[in-house]
Amino acid sequence: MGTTPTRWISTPLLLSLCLCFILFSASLAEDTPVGYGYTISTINNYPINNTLTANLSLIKPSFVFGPDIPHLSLAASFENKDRLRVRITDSNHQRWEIPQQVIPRDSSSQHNPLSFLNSQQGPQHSLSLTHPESDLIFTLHNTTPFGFRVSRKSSNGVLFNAAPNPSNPQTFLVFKDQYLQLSSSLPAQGASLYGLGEHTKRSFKLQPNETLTLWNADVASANVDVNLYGSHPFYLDVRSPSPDGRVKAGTTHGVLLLNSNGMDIVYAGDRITYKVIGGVFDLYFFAGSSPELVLEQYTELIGRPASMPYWSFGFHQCRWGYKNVTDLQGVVTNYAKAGIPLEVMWTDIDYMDSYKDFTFDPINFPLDKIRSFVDTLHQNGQKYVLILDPGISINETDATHVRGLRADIYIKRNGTNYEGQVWPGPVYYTDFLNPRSQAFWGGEIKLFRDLLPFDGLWLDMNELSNFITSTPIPSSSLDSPPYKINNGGDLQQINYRTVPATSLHFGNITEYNVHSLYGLLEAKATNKALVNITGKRPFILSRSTFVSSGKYTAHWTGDNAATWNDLAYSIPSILNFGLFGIPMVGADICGFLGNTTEELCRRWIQLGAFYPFARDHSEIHSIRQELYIWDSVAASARKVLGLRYRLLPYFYTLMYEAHTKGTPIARPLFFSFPEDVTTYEINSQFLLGKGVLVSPVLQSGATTVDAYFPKGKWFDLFNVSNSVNTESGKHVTLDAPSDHINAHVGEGNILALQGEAMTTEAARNTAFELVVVISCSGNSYGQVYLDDGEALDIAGVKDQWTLVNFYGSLQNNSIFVTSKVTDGRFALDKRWIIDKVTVLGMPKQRMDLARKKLNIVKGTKSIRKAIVKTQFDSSDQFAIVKVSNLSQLIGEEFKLEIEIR
Ligand code: MIG
Repeated sequence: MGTTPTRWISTPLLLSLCLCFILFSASLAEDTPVGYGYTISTINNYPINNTLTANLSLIKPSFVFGPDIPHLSLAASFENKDRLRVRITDSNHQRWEIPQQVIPRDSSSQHNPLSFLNSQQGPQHSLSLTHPESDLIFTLHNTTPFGFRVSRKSSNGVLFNAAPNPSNPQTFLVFKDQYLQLSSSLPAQGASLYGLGEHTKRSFKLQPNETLTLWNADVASANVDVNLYGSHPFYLDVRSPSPDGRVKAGTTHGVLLLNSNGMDIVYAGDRITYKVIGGVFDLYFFAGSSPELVLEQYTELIGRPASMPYWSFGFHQCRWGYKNVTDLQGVVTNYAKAGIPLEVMWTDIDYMDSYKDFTFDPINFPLDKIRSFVDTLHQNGQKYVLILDPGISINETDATHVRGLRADIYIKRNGTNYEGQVWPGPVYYTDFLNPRSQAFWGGEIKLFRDLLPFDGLWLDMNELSNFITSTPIPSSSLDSPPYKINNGGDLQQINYRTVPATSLHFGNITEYNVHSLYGLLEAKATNKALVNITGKRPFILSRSTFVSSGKYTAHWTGDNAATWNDLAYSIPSILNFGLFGIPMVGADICGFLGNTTEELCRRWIQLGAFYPFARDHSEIHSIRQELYIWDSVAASARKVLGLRYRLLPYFYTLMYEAHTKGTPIARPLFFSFPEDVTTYEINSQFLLGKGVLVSPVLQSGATTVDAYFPKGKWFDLFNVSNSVNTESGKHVTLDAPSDHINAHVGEGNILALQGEAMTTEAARNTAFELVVVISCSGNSYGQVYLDDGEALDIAGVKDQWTLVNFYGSLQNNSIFVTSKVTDGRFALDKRWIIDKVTVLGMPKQRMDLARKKLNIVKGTKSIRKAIVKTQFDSSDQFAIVKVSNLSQLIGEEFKLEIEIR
């Protein structure tokens, strides 16, 4: 260069060529497009069954992560007015999709009115599918590459925008055999996302610039931000108000990617990108528009959460490392001595003979001893749960194994049963996709229960966990897929310590496709077995979960550590499982790994008493941490579990609500206060139901807590004369001395409480108390669902259940508390009564202070005989009106009017 004859390229051109080359080589190095997107080739202009279909053609091939699939079909359909489904798959070949037998999906689309197509011409030629009753709009953009979006009619707000940015190939749709990519932009501000688990997170709201990997793994939940035991490709998107005012604060929708393959979900704040290593894109958009409605719509599709037995809301004690039956007995005795309620005693793998499922260690846990131990528990109204692992010991003397071999129900690889290693040594794993596995597994559980009348089963290690990593089959792209998901946070191979992806299930289905379904399938089979055996509501606790697991099982958050961080992170974890449709969830109280401390354990039981599922559990190498070990922990436990047991009817009714509507038991604050954007950021508090706010201490040494109170009047449940009153939401520093956790009930709620007791059975025999928090702006409301606590069919058989709604209001000169009863017979037969009504939150100035005595002017005879006492709360703003000596049958409708002027 430099001499005249060689100047055959003009400088600007050369510069731009260089620039191109630099850009090109840079992108080759790390950013070669994995695909170039698709265009629309044909559209079916005529929506049949509310469905718009289009054929897509590949623009140009890329060979990164394998060849593209040239022709795709897209179908967008309104399955009902609140659910829009968008499915994209190969036009010419059937691909792996989660079978209906595994996750039966509600399909209620047939009966709906027809959708409409609207075509818009112009540069952005587009076609929209609407539904006369739906707020959602699906729009297909006939651009190059093509794109689509989901928006709202009511606000024009865009919910999901998969319109590619032509200058950013990361935003293109890519569809290869083992790499699928789809990206949606999100409003740069104002979209708060929650969900996409299972991970331990520092914050409940997803933070920008993280990759959420989904691939079930036996990884301790003490590890933050890595894929754990379950996969839930579902998120909730809560919107802040838009500048134009059209999007109201708290407008919420949900998005499910129904896909069981491994994936990375890259959340960049203003964009969400799915990178999936198999299956199809099967997206469901749930219209909301409140968080509660999204959960109702999501669980309508995947199945509502299982009903849980009443006793399961009692306190549970477990430990890995209980030595023998005497050890178990000692724990039960010590709880009784300490006056701490213990409902359920658990046993970990220690009870087994050489860790073989369905066996008892003949020395330390001989059957006769364990049986009489369990009988005693039952006589005392207590329960017993034990663990099962999925690996069946390969041991010719083991009857279970022999039957398993005979039934031929194990997972296979290379033509023989796949051999893994877990606690018992070499194992085979039951293939729950095999239709014969139900008879095998159910049969084993039946034989086992004939030996010992246990009350529930604990399913561990079902990710599947394996202590060895098998060598990949060299030529197999299943064992070593071209795109590496971020397994374990460090791109571990997907076969790491699990059953290898090339293993085969019934019908030659690869482990690659169904890996993350194992825990779901095991829970489902176990649930079915227990229903057949007992005819009652089963209690199952599963470590591994998938979409719809909540229909069959409860969940605990796995191996946390006894640290203050783990205590704090338990809140986001529990809230997430509420969103995943698994409301019966808890973390190991006092921490599992490592040694807890007196202070940590005390704070943990204070918080854990409000987990939907409350179990203390520790590992074999750590110190004992039963609640009676330290006096201060014991004292705290008596206090907080006392309140938990008083709240049992509330917990149980929330379970009923979860089972019928999908609403979580433990909820983020924005479920009740969606209009308050401050609630979107809260990680350290939560609600039980609509109105009980829990504000725990999460730091060592702290004796106060900075708590956020959404708008309204709030009353301390431990001492109702303490109140917090806020017009518009505020942070309050509350006292939290070492034995205390703050728990408040908010304005507008009515709680039906019962008395403290040592077992749930005993608590159920105590009288009810209604706590009515008067709202100045409207009615207060509460509900209680009552049944025998274990009937299979919740609210099923007539005369076997009762539902009572309570209403409270302040009108003119009176307080009114009334009830409405559905099917009162059951509660009447039980002769359950309300003996107290406490009315909180009535402003002092509404009362005639000159009045000596408040009168009950209306009500049944029993009501008129009651005693009314009034005092003022510590803020001197509110009256506390206590009505006692009632003997009002809860199954009978009543009307209570208390004159205040
Ligand atoms: O390899 O059964 O998460 O709760 O105590 C560990 C022993 C196996 C893991 C479970 C934990 C349980 C432990 N298990």
